[in-house]
Amino acid sequence: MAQIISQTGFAHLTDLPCFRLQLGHATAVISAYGAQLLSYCPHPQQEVLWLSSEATWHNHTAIRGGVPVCWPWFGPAASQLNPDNVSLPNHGLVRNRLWQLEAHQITADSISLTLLITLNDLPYIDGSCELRLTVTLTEHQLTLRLHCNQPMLRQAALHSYFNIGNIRHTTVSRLPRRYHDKVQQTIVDNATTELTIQEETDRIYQQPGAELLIQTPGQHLQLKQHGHDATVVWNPWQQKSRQLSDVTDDGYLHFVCVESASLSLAQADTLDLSQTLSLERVDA
Ligand code: TA6
Repeated sequence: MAQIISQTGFAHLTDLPCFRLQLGHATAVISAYGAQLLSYCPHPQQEVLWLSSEATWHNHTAIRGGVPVCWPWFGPAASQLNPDNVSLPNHGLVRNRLWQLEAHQITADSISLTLLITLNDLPYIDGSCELRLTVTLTEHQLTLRLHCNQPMLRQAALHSYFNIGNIRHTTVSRLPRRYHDKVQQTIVDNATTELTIQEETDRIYQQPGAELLIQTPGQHLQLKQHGHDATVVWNPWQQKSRQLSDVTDDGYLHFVCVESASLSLAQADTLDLSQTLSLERVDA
């Protein structure tokens, strides 16, 4: 069975406008608010993404979990993108706005859906700009593609929160050795290409490869990325988790963010950033 259903509500977010994609055993749910993928299950009950039980979307709040779309800046807006130095939200302007359904397609072996947002209030650009997010579900993988044809100065990220059971038993591998440690404010040359998180972690890896692996006992998630110039790995750990009103005190144990990003502000450019997820079960 292959279908796309428009539905109101997902999990505890009972009034959220969403689309549910189903292809055979695989399902995905994407919110029109933020064009945020909230769920990807290659098989029933096998949730790849983490969504905070405390997430909310009212009062212009960005939803904590799934795959938030960060655009046209990542983190706080850089001065080139905020010439008047006004107060702007973290991670851009599209996480907390409604997107429109632009197109959908069902073929024998895939379903895809494109959401569109048009902005005419970018603080550093005159006129309007269109950004699209296409989600494509096949039986064995899901691809998110964030694209914009207009060359412009911008950053972007697919800020994926992965459901990992227990952070202490999770490894992210195939990372570059060098990274910018945002917690310690230093550049680090690591001895390994593997990371097991044991403390607050906020790292920017420049020029990572096209394929990463997130391993937990019993399963391997392959993450392929394209159009990126950085990968960000984030976990707030205990103390920061407690400071986040939309994460429970032990919430940090259950997710890791591994984000495909395009962060360079060296020149105006179009955008074609994607992340493809495929889950492999591993015999214990
Ligand atoms: O991607 C990591 C990061 O930039 C962290 O520095 C952390 O603040 C996180 O994103 C979450 O940001 P948010 O605005 O969603 O609270």
